[in-house]
Amino acid sequence: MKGTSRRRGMAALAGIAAAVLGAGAGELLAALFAPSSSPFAVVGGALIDAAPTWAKDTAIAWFGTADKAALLIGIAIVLLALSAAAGIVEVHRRRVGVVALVVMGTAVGVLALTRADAGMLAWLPSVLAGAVAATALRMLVRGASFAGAAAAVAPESVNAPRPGSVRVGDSAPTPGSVPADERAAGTASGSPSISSRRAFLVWAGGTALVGVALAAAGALTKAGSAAVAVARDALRLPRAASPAPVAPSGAELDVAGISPLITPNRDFYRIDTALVVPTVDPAEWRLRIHGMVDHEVTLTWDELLALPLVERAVTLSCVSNPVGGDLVGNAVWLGYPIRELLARAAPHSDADMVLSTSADGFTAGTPLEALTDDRDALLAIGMNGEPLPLAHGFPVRMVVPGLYGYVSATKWVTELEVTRFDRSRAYWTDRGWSAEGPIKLQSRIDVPRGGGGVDAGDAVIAGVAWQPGSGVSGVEVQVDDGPWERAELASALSDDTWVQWRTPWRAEPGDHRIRCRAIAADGTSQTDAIAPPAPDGATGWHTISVTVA
Ligand SMILES: Nc1nc2c(c(=O)[nH]1)N[C@H]1C(S)=C(S)[C@@H](COP(=O)(O)O)O[C@H]1N2
Ligand SMILES: [Mo]
Repeated sequence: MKGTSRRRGMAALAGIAAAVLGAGAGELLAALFAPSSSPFAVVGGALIDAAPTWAKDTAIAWFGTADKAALLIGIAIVLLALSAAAGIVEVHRRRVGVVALVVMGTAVGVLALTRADAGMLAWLPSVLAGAVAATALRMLVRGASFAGAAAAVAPESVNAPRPGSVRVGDSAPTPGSVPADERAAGTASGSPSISSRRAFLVWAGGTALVGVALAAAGALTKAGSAAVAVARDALRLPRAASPAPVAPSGAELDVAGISPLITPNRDFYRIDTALVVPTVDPAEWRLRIHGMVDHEVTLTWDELLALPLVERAVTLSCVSNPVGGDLVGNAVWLGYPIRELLARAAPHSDADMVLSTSADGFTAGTPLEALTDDRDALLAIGMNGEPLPLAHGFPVRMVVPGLYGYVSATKWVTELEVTRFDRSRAYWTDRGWSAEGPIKLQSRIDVPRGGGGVDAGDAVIAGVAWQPGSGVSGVEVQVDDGPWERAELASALSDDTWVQWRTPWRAEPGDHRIRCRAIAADGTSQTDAIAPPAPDGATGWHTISVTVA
């Protein structure tokens, strides 16, 4: 029967369109967060691993170097066939096709977790793909007003008349209602009416197109970051003309669980507004210094590398770091003093701010003074002996000792505009954060962990304290309502870095409250006044509770 085969074709199309949308969503999510968890890569990788040698040999014999492309195309064909079947089943047995798609996504998600390079969230892109496909299938089938299992009344999304459009076979449509003739056609002949069929094709086609667009966006993202990652891997950083100070003996305390003096790159907190990590090719990178200057300056990557670079250990903190939080880290940065570049540009005497812009449009407003005084604000290219990691600003970022990141540490920086605070606003100052952001004196207890248990007897309380720019002269610790005791302070790497501290503690059974406060270089004590991060940084004493057993 003609109506039946047509209905079946539409159902298959609904399944295919839904699967393309789901797959596209899964591929994009994977490309953004974990390329190896791409549903296609997972299935393809598993098949390659599971295939017997003869199958691999045959594939190579048949397809040569296109064997991987052939495999992916094969997977796509199987996927489309399965989802076409899911579409047909869905029309006859409501929910069964939808559930099949969810099961397919979940199965690939489970498979993703078994892959060697799987992260904890490796299942997510596949499960999302299944869920999106299932939702899309449900909506398409419902919208098409198939007879039988599907609802006879179509939802507005597909059949509601749009202003100014007159539908075939539809004399006087009322918004949101399905014309009687159409409903009759749907139920009587068992095949959707012409107008809804046309709308269905538009919806199904649109759904598939969106899926293709998502997948294409994912592919572009991956290709861009792969190329820049290759460029980064090939880099050899120049030696620093002025190396970082060697850590004095006693800068690193021997306490299990304390923050290391230098935060490894992989553990360094990451904060930015970039959904996709910007990919900037060093060969194409330029820094333009302009605005209120006598001379515009443009700097290329090769020119920057040829300058005498300095290495400085600097603790960077996010203004959003709550008291006791971990949005703070200490790294050795390799770069060129921004002071020297600004000197070339010769800022006007009435300028007081530098608005830095990143490749992705983020901006920070830094006091000109902080970039020209002797604190070694850096245009950095290296982090702990490596080129900057992509997520930390490759190829070039700013690092300014003493200032929160949002007013100073522009990653992927491409532009410095010399201007005035009363003329320019930056990304976060536009959103209510303070225009100036000096890092506040802070200290944190790393050991013992708050909320945890401690064995009775000899224990240690330890952590870090910082006020980059001026340094820390001491830390005091209080247990319960006891006296504030001076902790042992490790040697400082520099005034721009955090300092470790510790104090012995005779832990008696029971619940205890421990708190700490730092003492600034000038002797003032860290305030106990509690302030939230907004608008210019949190204050208060880090306080933890522990139970001694
Ligand atoms: N391009 C760009 N640079 C940026 C940001 C951003 O959103 N975009 N965030 C800033 C903020 S708020 C902080 S705290 C630091 C964090 O640097 P990190 O991610 O290397 O730790 O980067 C700063 N530089
Ligand atoms: Mo930040």
